[in-house]
Amino acid sequence: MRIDVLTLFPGMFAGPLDESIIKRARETGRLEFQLHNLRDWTLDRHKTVDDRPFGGGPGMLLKPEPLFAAVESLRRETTRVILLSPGGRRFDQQVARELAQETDLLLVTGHYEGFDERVRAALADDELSVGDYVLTNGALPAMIVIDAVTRLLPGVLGDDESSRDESFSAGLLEYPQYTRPAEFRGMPVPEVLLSGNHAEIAKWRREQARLRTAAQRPDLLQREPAAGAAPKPDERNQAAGSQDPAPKPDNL
Ligand code: 4FV
Repeated sequence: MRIDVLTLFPGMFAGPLDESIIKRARETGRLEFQLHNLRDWTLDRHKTVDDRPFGGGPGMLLKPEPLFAAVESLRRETTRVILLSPGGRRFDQQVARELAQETDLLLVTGHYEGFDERVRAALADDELSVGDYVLTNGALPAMIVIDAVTRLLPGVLGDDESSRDESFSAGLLEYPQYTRPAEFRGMPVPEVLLSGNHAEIAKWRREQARLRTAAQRPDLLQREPAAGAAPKPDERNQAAGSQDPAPKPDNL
């Protein structure tokens, strides 16, 4: 996948996309990432990208000319042009899965009070918000989208970094997980997880995922599980009809 980002703050992208999984995705060519400074598409010697809102009001707006010039020079046949702004539809795991099917994205990040409306109306294919809060600019939202989408690209996550069965994959929050030691500071691991009985483990996990979702995110229970979402743990085993060889904790 190719992701281009149009920003006034290219320096903000140094770091978060240069480590770990995203770094490896770039090194292996699974992710092609390119930053572009909006000021490179300004025509005046002050490299002006903003101006006052018609009708008055606080702050400044991003002018249409540099944005249209930049997007029209960067956009290819298959590019999906996405504005990042608090006014967009909510970015979530389902949208991340959707975007991971694309071949190339152009993320247009905001600043000041936002975009001239004609950018939204005539230039963007989509508009996404990472949450109901106001940030200083769209750089962090762009990095959030890049991270969430890149880890879903084929081959980006190694076996031990599976995206299978994780939060939101079945529309539920993730069930509690434990690793060794089986007892820590008087806190034992739930017996069922040490039982080796995979059906019981799957049942417990599903129940825990529901309980946690009901407690923390009841809104998720109203939603239809995302299409193509991973089947619930026990359904997958029944489908597979075999007991996955769950790793045996060393005290068994
Ligand atoms: C934002 C968000 C966000 C608003 C004013 C940049 C800022 C400035 N973008 N999800 N929440 N953007 O707060 O995507 O233009």
